Amino acid sequence: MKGKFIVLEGIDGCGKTTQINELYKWLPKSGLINKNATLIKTREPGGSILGREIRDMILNNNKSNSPSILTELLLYSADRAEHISKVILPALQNGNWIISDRFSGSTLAYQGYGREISIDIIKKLENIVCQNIKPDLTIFLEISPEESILRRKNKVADRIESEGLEFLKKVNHGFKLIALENNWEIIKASEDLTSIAQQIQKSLINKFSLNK
Ligand code: T5A
Repeated sequence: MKGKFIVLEGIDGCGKTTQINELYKWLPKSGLINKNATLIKTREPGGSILGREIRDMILNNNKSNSPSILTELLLYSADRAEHISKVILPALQNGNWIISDRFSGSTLAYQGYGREISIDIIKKLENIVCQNIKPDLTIFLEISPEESILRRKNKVADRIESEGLEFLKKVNHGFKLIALENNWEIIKASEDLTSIAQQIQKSLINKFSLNK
């Protein structure tokens, strides 16, 4: 692939959106991106047109039509399949850079470690859905589950965020294991915004400045 694919992962409220916005401002000035390349900011779920409808289906808090855990897994997978086909793959083939708020690591952490669906099944599904697309760099923003809840105390929680502390602990544990297993960049995200942004920039410089 000619383009680059960067993913930020972590539990709810770890600061992905905040840091992706910083990265989106910094990257074009960084000298890392070819002048002809476009920088695309995206997210999962909801990074494609159909994906935005899937996002509403997954995250809405209406208890009467909550999906079963298997349906939930398949909806996240459908969202990702659409995101890859319509957004990620075309962008990478055209030499563009993509920064995504979440990718397949979130499914392993939330549906695998959180919901306790077989990791083996999730990895098999990931192989079908991802069509060999792998992020060039994944950054894990690590905060504690307690801090996650504190940071979101004034926000209306979506269906997954409403699962509470014990669920979040399992997801966080999963993220730590996945991050180590896959050599993700791990950044302590309880520090101040500027220091986290600088560490993310450093990771990108280390990863991409020799491979332009
Ligand atoms: N999901 C997703 C799955 O279960 N399986 C999957 O396969 C996928 C892809 C998605 C939900 O779906 C689940 C995970 C999620 O529960 P989402 O919209 O991506 O939903 O939800 P979140 O990731 O929870 O998004 P948030 O917006 O809540 O969190 P962010 O983006 O990580 O954090 P951000 O930047 O919005 O910051 C949260 C708050 O903290 C403050 C910010 O100002 C903000 O108020 N903050 C800091 N405060 C102190 N110090 C810092 N360093 C701070 N950085 C940010």
